[in-house]
Amino acid sequence: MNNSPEGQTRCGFIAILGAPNAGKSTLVNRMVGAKISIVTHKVQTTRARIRAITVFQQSQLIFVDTPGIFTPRRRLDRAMVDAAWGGAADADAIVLMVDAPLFVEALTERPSARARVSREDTLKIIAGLEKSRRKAILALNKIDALPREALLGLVETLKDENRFSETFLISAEKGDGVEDLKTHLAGLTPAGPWLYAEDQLADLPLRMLASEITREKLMVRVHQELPYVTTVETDSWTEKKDGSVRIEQVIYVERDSQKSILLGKGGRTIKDIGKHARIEMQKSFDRRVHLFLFVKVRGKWLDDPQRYVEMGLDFPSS
Ligand SMILES: Nc1nc2c(ncn2[C@@H]2O[C@H](COP(=O)(O)OP(=O)(O)OP(=O)(O)O)[C@@H](O)[C@H]2O)c(=O)[nH]1
Ligand SMILES: [Mg+2]
Repeated sequence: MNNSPEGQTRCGFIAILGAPNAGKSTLVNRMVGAKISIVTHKVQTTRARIRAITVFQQSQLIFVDTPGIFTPRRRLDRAMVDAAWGGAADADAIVLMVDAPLFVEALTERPSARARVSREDTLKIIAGLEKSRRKAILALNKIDALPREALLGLVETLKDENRFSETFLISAEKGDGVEDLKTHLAGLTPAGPWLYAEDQLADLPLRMLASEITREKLMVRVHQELPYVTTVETDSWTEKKDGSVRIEQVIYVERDSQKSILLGKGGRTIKDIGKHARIEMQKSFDRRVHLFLFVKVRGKWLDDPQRYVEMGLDFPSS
């Protein structure tokens, strides 16, 4: 299928890499002007490769949002990090995003553990790029939260890294610098037909998008108590005659105690998560949603290959 208009068109894949919480999903959403990828203040929000698509001038830009790259410990971590590097391997361009305020903090005398880890993760990605001989575009993000002098110092520090073809100072959240970056990326895409329809915003089944929306609300609500032990799957999606949709989802946890936390007193926590998820789904899908959430205890879901398939991840052998 060729979706391209008349004339010379361009089309390319742009992978967004970076340490967890750098702002990758925020940038991807802003680039396409819609919320495709979930965003939280927590690290390790994005789990799989998510494609968000936009047309800019004559170029179709296919952004590949990836999970943050960090030192993997569990099997799920490994699957996420593999997915991130996999996204980069096939891309026409790579953007390395850095949380600039955290990086600057890491260079001070007494950085927080968070800042140190984030910088180490970033340096590891730079080393990985070097190994695969790929150049990246450096995007120093969150400049809205950093004084200009500090920023210029950081640019100086990172300039010596010979891996960057270009450096952009941006605020994915506020929008500063994003248009310049987009223009640059559009110029890098190779000539060729568009791969998606002009108005397509994402390459992600609606069921998966629905699962992600619930996972976002869940992460925000119970993350303190349930760090990374849940996954959400959409079990059924039924279109009703009145135009509404009935969505049933299962939230997997590993233990009974986690289930109790998720349900909350009198089911209040899960109800709250469901309400926020439903409101966002109605906005995203532009129709009424009846959402039903079920919690299932499944010990070791983190070692169950089927759960990875549902998340869109490859199952690492160890
Ligand atoms: N101040 C500021 N905050 C930002 C900016 N961009 C993103 N954030 C915040 O940073 C946090 C992480 O954003 P995400 O977009 O989820 O980051 P990510 O890199 O996709 O994170 P993972 O998926 O966990 O790897 C959120 O709280 C965002 O609101 C920015 O330009 N300025
Ligand atoms: Mg993300």
